[in-house]
Amino acid sequence: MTETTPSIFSRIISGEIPATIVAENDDLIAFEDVNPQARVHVLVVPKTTEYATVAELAAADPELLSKLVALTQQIADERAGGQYRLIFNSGAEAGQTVFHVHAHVLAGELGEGTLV
Ligand code: DGP
Repeated sequence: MTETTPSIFSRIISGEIPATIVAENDDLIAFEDVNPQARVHVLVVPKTTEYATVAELAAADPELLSKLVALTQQIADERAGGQYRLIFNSGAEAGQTVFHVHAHVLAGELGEGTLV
């Protein structure tokens, strides 16, 4: 399920579309979700367009997935005392709308973000 056309996230990574970026390095970018479901709702996105789902990423590049989790923890440490929910929607029927693998980092009040 490799991404076939440039996704909205590719256009954010290239700078074509603005986003509120909270962290960035050579491999990953993290920015605020345009439609937040919790006080903290950040998307952590690998810059590569090769993978649509977390399972594809895990199979092909577990080191990059590990880096993604580490960046998630860093963002949660900075914004939410290190406590958070990490969600990967995989497949349209599971609510995935952007087929460029991304993690939803949700944090804030108890129970927030349960419907992402
Ligand atoms: P998912 O449903 O798991 O594929 O999540 C896609 C998320 O992407 C959704 O929560 C809304 C967010 N999103 C879509 N378009 C944009 C955009 O242009 N900018 C930002 N910041 N977020 C977007």
